Amino acid sequence: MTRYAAPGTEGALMAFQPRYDHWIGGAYVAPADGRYFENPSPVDGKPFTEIARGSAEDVERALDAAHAAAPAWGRTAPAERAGVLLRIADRMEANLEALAVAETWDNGKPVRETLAADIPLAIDHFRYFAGALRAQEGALSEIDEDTVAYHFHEPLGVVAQIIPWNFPILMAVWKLAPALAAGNAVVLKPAEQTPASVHYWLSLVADLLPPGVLNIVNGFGEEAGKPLASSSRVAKIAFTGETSTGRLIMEYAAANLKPVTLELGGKSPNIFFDDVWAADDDFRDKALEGFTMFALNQGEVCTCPSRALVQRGHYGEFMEAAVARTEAIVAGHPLDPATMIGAQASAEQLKKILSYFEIGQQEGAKILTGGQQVGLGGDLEGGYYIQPTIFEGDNRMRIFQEEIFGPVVAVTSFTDFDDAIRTANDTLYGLGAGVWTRDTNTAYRAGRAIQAGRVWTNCYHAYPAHSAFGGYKQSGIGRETHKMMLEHYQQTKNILQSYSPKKL
Ligand code: TXE
Repeated sequence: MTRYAAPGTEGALMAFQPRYDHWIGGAYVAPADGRYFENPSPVDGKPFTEIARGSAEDVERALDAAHAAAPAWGRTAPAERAGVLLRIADRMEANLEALAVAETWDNGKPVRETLAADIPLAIDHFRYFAGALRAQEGALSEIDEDTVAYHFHEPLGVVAQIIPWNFPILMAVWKLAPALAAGNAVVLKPAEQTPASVHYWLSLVADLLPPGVLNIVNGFGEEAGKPLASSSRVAKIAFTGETSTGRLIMEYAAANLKPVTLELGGKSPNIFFDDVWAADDDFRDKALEGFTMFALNQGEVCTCPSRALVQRGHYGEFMEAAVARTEAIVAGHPLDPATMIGAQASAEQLKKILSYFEIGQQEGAKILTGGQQVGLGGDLEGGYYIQPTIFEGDNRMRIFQEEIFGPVVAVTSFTDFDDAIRTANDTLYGLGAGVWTRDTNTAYRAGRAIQAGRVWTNCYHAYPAHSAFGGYKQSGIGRETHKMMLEHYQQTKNILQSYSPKKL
């Protein structure tokens, strides 16, 4: 068993198991066909645990367990389910550092992020949905003096959840918290690139959930994800991942007429109006920090501000400062708390990003900084590191239109408000956007005009619970991180009751 601690600290914080099977019905179960795959850490490129390779048969077993558990779980009182969610949050809080290290090791992101963002946000998410459930009310309609329509929220039953690798624990929690709160049993498939941290999380909280309420089938998209999303035994599918995979999920779901919520790709514009440069130093500094958010989480965020639109009046000065600020981003060991940019999550992702460096240059875009893979040497030699990269070009280029999912921003300038909005909306996607200005009127009008589900104004990359998150256009369907997600995991029962003494 390998143990992990941050460099320079004494003693191990957490340990992964050498092997993770599927978690089905409250116990680990070996894969039906006996196959496993190796899980490397992006930190050093070396395998550190092996994972059961799920198949349709494993999915069926998990669905059996979920169906056995769903009726009793769905009948528990809201206070009881909320209590379970609160206890999960407490357990996570008590193990925050260990969870942060596990997430960093499995995904490659810096521990300063997992400590300050991923895990605290996940904890708060459970608490938020515990509260949202307690506060949820049904509705009563007076049809006439003697007739009443009652509306109850009922769980869907058994739901499928398929998650990506960029925020493995947080993405699991975004989906699990509302689904469990609503009284559903779940079969969850983690991403094949990052299954281990989710299992480490499970090891801390498994005893808090009745067996079968949460089941985890590991494995690859076609082999495990497809049978799960295609099953007529799931009442809903929640998915986060690539837009093209989202289309497949909808096709699978359509065959059984199942509802889906999808959180897909993005190409989010970050708009800097001229007055940012004229503003006081603090605001200007905050805006420059907002610019560098394209490198946060190594750019592996669906809302990565991967297009920056900078107004012409101060373009030169702004970009000079933005390049300097980007070059100050500290690369290093992801477990070192000083590190600001860690490793890309997988070798495939690294390859994809490097290919866009070529594509951008072939299209005539200019690299203002970055553009290289980074060799950190020593123990980290095999890891997947890349420089934060700024391209200057034109919004028609592929690097402005296609999701790269790396620490890469494509920058262009704009003349006026209308030009900014036109360019911002010239994309297939509509997930996030940033607007930077001191003029609240401009900020409001831009916020309303941009076709995106989330517009950050004078901030970026904040994901608090109780603020709806989801996509316009081809960025998805549904809104997470808000109580409205509870209803995506519920169905409405209407009882239309007559109290009239009269005959029909
Ligand atoms: O995504 P996939 P990948 C984007 C990002 C990235 C690209 C490819 O641009 O470079 O997608 O990443 C499961 N049936 N995003 O290939 O394939 C898969 O096993 C059922 C944006 O990893 O969409 C994993 O669990 N499931 C994004 C999950 O889907 C299938 C986050 C995501 O994998 C499946 C991640 C299938 N046929 C990548 N095929 C975001 N919006 O945040 C795959 N899966």
